Amino acid sequence: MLELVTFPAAFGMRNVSPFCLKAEMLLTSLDEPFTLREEADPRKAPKGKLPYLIIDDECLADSELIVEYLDMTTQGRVYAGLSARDKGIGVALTRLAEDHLYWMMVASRWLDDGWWPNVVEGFFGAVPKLIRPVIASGARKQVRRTYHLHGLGRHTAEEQAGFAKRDLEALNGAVDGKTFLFGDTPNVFDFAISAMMAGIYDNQPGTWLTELAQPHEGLHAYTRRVQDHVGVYGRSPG
Ligand SMILES: N[C@@H](CCC(=O)N[C@@H](CS)C(=O)NCC(=O)O)C(=O)O
Repeated sequence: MLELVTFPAAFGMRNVSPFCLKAEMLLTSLDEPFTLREEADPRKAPKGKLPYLIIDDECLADSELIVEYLDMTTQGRVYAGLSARDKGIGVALTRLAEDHLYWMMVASRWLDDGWWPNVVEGFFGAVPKLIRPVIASGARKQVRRTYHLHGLGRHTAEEQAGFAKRDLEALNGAVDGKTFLFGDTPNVFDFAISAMMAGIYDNQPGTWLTELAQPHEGLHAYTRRVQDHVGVYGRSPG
């Protein structure tokens, strides 16, 4: 039996991490029996990030490596029916979502002073009250440093919003008017995009990035459609 290790719920999200949600969607769509295990502290993960998949006694960290593993163990079902061009577009859009837009989602939660109390409550609520502010601001410092090293963190808020707008326009343009990216069944690339967008549209309260994403109705409808199809939702029920 496979075990997928993900974060506990936070910010109105049952599955708060886009990478964890993508892996959960894929496992479900492939009908692979698996259970979910929650881990609040990513430092305990093999590579310091979630998700990871426990396969018997082995741990496989990173959602993309999990995707590749599942493609191998299902004899190619993950990418079945996709042309080289489909895969090219799928990988490029996934990189846009996961390696660029994602960092602005992180910044919109962690680095906005107005939103910060939600992070303290949502991610550090289980830490004893006395040491919570110190632990939380240590982690925030680390996020700020990483955002700076990525490069996005060197830009003004207005410039960051510009980068985010162009990413959102690109994603909206790629999916608007289509049921799914390639045909009438969603695949791993749809899961990557919709998992990212679910976190942006549905986190509570909304962030500055939620506000920028709202006008893209095609992208919003697509995000809901992919989740409906697979029956796995980022947001908490109710
Ligand atoms: N490339 C990794 C990225 C995973 C990732 O960034 N996970 C975040 C949560 S969304 C994490 O665990 N962050 C904890 C940290 O960086 O300390 C994947 O695809 O699994």
